[in-house]
Amino acid sequence: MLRQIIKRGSSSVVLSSRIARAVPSRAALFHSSSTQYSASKTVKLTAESYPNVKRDERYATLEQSDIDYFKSILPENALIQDQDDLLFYNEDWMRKYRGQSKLTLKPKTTEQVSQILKYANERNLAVVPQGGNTGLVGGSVPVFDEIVLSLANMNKIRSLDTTSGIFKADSGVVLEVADQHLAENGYIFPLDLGAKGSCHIGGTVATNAGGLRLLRYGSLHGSVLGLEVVLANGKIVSSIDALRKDNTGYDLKQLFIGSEGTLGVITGLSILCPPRPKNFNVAFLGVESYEAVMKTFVKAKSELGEILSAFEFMDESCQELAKKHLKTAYPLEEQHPFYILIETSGSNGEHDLEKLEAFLESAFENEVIQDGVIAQDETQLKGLWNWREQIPEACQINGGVYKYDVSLPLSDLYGLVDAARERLTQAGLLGDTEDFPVIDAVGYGHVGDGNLHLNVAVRRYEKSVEKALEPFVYEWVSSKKGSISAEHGLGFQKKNYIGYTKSQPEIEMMKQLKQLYDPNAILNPYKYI
Ligand code: FAD
Ligand code: 2HG
Ligand code: ZN
Repeated sequence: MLRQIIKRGSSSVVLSSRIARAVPSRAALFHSSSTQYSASKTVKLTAESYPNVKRDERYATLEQSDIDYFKSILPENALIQDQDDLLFYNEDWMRKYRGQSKLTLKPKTTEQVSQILKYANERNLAVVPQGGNTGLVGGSVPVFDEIVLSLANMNKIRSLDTTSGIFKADSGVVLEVADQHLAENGYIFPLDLGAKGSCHIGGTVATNAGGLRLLRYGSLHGSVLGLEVVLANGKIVSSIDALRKDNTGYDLKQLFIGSEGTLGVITGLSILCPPRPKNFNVAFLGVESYEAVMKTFVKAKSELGEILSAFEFMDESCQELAKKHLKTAYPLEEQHPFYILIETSGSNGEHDLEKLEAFLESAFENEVIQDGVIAQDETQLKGLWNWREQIPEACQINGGVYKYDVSLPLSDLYGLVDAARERLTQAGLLGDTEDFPVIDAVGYGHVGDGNLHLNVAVRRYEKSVEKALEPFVYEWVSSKKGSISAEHGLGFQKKNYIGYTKSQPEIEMMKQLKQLYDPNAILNPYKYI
């Protein structure tokens, strides 16, 4: 098997410096003819699935005079009122939540966003800021009749300083578009995720998304330099021209990173982008146990060090779902209980490949890994990444998915998947036939960041499944001192569970901030704060 690694990886292939792992845009999926995504398969209204959540009567109901006002400040095509067209903005990516908004607004400028919010605040109209609508906690869609404020038309790249790598853009620029622009100039966006073809850079900042290369580039809390934000009362606050070092007072932009649209609307951002590595290598490995995943990680950190840019793990069950979805042969000849995807990136392809091969050889000799392949060209590289990046979609297309995105100490990480599987089996919910709502509970994620994605793939959304898992999962995570949200946020799904991770004094401070900056609570109501 090692020969296989060496044989398949030893040719001196220099991989292309540009990787564009395009995923179909959500809009394309939504409007495709496949049954899973077609509008004909109606998603249950959130208000029906969660009857305990009531519309807050403090909020005004949209009137013709409101429409007239918005028409007076926006071009006609920036207002969406058609029921069919509104579906895209009302339904979330998982097709688990559906709001009842009657109006989506698509401003083009910060000034227009400011006018919209000022008016909504005075009228007490609730507003949901929306980026690419790829969020996975129901935070990006309305619950009742909130107005959707889509940033999709705010999509201009403002500037790139090719000396410092400081990139400034409107928040509605699609992540992949931003990254392509940076690639043309020798830079890389310091965040990469499977939804890059649809999600907005502003949306990723609003959720503080982590993604596939956090291991290398760190959190957005570190790389974002400044933000342009419109507060609930319409006031524009901007730190977009901030330089890398600035120690004058509170770092206010941090408040908005990860605030999920509850404190202000991000209209522009500036971010420090690193030079784009010239070469990427990807290895896909099979191992016998979760223990071996951890051992491989420790070894990779020590032996690949500065060139390691991603370390992802997947269990056998999620690869089975991915296989059904991708309809191609597995990358490895034999099946293994766990798989690892390692990416290295650096400035010298031959040197990186040599290092990677030496690492794999020793890991194989020490029986840490059982099998593996290295991509030899860009097509193979994208193909291997597909086995990782397509898992979220593979888990949800059979009817739906319950997602739990958690941080745990590495030694406990996979224990949650075993615990969830056992709980669902005991509750008689997991099985091979249509009688059972649950198809499987699978685990994968960003091992390098201690981030597990527990995905419970279902044939249909059913309350019994949710009841079996919530708060069970959150209690389990809390007992291990983990976080109930590692990177997706709290949104609607986890709004009642913040106390499992944050203390009462912390929650109190969050409420005070909300009260201070959005006293009428018009921004993203019914969500976590
Ligand atoms: P939306 O989904 O539209 O919004 C998300 C939240 O931010 C909402 O609460 C919304 O109100 C708010 N918001 C959006 N734009 C703004 C704005 N301009 N101002 C204020 N608030 C705003 N996440 C990870 O962390 N790591 C991953 O690896 C990852 N992979 C993914 C893979 C797939 C296939 C999918 C579907 C999702 C993935 N995600 C991942 C989830 C992730 O949260 C989103 O992809 C991304 O961060 C959201 O961007 P968006 O533009 O779609 O925002
Ligand atoms: C990923 O890492 C995303 O692929 C999505 O964060 C995870 O769908 C999920 O649970
Ligand atoms: Zn993730």
